[in-house]
Amino acid sequence: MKKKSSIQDLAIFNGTPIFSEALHVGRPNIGNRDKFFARINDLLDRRWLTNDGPFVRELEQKLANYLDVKHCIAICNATVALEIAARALGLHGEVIVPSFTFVASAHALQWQKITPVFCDINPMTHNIDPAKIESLITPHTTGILGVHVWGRACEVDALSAIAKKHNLKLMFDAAHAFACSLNGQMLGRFGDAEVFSFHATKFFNSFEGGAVTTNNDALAQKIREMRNFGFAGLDTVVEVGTNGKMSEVSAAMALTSLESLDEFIAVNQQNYLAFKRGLADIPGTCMVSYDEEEKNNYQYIVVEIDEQSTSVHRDLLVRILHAENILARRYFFPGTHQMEPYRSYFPNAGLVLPVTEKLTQRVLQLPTGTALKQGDIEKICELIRFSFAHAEELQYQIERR
Ligand code: T4K
Repeated sequence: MKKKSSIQDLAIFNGTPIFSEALHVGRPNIGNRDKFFARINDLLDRRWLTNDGPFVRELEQKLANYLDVKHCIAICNATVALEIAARALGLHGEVIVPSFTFVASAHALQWQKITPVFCDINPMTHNIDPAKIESLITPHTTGILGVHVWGRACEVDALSAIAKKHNLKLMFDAAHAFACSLNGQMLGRFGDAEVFSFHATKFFNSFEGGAVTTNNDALAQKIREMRNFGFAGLDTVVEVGTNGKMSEVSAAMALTSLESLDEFIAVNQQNYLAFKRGLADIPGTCMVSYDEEEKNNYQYIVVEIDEQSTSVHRDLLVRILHAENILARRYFFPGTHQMEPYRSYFPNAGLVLPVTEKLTQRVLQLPTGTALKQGDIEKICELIRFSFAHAEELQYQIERR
């Protein structure tokens, strides 16, 4: 990296980025290509391309074993998986969900005319705050949808107790949380059902894909039927269903990813530790950290920037990083309640979401994964440190432009 010794050396001023090729958040990890291509040959030879094929079945079995859960039903993506699981659980009316999540969590409900009722989060965990749930329960509430944000588990015991007390269903959006644990048990076995995403941007991917996991036999059966138009036999349709099937190509990719899972996690962990070292002690910043007692996928390098104690606002830092070709993201900005249709439906939702409102202004996600090259993280950290060291000067220059 050409040393940035004055702020005029920043690409935001002189147009010359540190990285000639963009570094993306969510760059996919790719497993062994030969094994993947061999699987593609197999499925072509078999002429079995989708509809509960052998790769899908193998994947479901392997994932259920890995997660130590009775049933794993592979689905075409996590959004459809959330929709199917919510429907199979009989959710209707209102469901309590955090706003600090990807918009798909709420959309999966709204798509079925279920009203998402947004709940605030715990500022330490970024997950739904159990203490704020009960005041949101009404006679129309039928469920709670927790999200294990950044792969860090929700307070499952507290949520289960509330669900039990009020006779509500409890579901988890575990899109971020494949290969993560709570008290040593893999996520995937909690609540009535959990939903994973294997989208390309997730550390373990099947191009597009997802799964519902559950220990409930009847629910699993229902989800399998709903995934396949409601078919319960060759000519028998027992209820309304959709097309939520995973293709064999996706399952082939997932099986190949699974073989490299340990490597992906190890690389993510090394990256996470390198970012921790590189960003340590920058006043006004703090990195989301993972509990080393648990299993983690270390996929999310999330920095919180406290606008009170530094003059580098998160959005200015994003501009600086983007100019240098480091395509940091503001997940989850501006919060689901600020997106349509929720913004119009609930214009005052922000009043009861103070922690969410604050966090969406502060978070920043940095690139990680196997696509990063040696030295990239050090360059990113050096740039961030440099930006903070020259905060006031930078602010002054930007305002003058
Ligand atoms: N619940 C939660 C908590 C979630 O985070 C998500 C998905 C879901 C539910 C729903 O899961 P799925 O139905 O998708 O299975 C991306 C992903 O599309 C989405 O899956 C993910 N969360 C979300 C957090 O991120 P966008 O709109 O931000 O994607 P996009 O196109 O801007 O790409 C993100 C970054 O990844 C870019 O920097 C480019 C890079 N990228 C992306 C793809 C697809 C690549 O480098 N290669 C690629 O192939 O939503």
